[in-house]
Amino acid sequence: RTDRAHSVAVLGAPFSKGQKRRGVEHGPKAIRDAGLVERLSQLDYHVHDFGDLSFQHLEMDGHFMHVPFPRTVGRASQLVSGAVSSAVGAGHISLMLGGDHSLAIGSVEGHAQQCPDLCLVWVDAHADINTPLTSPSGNLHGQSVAFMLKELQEKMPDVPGFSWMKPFLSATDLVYIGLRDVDPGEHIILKNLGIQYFSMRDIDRLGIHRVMEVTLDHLLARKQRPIHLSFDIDAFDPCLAPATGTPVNGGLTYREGIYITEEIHNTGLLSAMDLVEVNPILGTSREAVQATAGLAVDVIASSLGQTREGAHMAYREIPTPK
Ligand code: EXY
Ligand code: MN
Ligand code: MN
Ligand code: MN
Repeated sequence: RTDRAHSVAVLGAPFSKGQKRRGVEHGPKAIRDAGLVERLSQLDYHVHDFGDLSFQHLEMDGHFMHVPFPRTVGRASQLVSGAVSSAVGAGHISLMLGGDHSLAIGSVEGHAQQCPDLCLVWVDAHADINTPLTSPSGNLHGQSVAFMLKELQEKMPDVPGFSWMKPFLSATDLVYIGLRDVDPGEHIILKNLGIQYFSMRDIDRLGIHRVMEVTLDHLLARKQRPIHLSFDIDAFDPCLAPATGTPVNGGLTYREGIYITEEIHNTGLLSAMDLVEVNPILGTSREAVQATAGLAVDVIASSLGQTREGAHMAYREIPTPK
């Protein structure tokens, strides 16, 4: 696509089998109830809400090693992939609302079907790059990126449910922001594949402005290309986003999170986005849930052009006294 999409396709993905806690399947409703569609229509976009995808529950889905629900997650990923591919193919910016982060496998894969040269910005407390053999929990939401990377192919077993796809992303096409809970196997993978990442420590050292400069330079300096933003709400500090399954202290401030998304928007290259891991039943109060879902809406609106310095209006639109 050469011209910038001016419409957004909202795809709800009420899915939770990439991890073991109940409730994250209610994320899309919580984010919509926080006023998503109204906020997006205030921006310069047509909003096409395609509603929620319906995921099948597979009866026969035994563990693969210690990985639960492999076929269910594989099938869900395939469904998401088709939906995202159609949305991007029809000229929309795809906005996938999770659900747990295993959904990004299908979302990024479907986006890549339309835009094979895409790059990926992964904002998360976690690297989600375990293989089934390094994963301490077995949970697939901690393994999404491992399914995507070409360079990890030899370390990946054949997981039932995933034969429909093959790795499609190069390690140089990915940047992480916000990491602070990385497993030993994941750390070795990041280092060995030379993946560019900015942990919370790096943000402390460099500041978010420099982090975004290096991120966009790393991904876009050679050529302009579509961006996939996969945003896990647990990247934020748990005091801002308490209603999530795997909170980790010491996360992004509100201003750091919004700065990241403003910079992504300013590239003009955002082509698909995921907002995942909002779990409304894990909030300790209604306020905690509303804060988390409201933050998700702020992140999405900012990614799509809401600015802190005010909306653009033509000078001639300012009323003249009679
Ligand atoms: N690294 C841990 C694991 O693989 O089990 C925790 C992963 C949590 C994943 C969250 C959604 O980003
Ligand atoms: Mn339209
Ligand atoms: Mn994640
Ligand atoms: Mn996470």
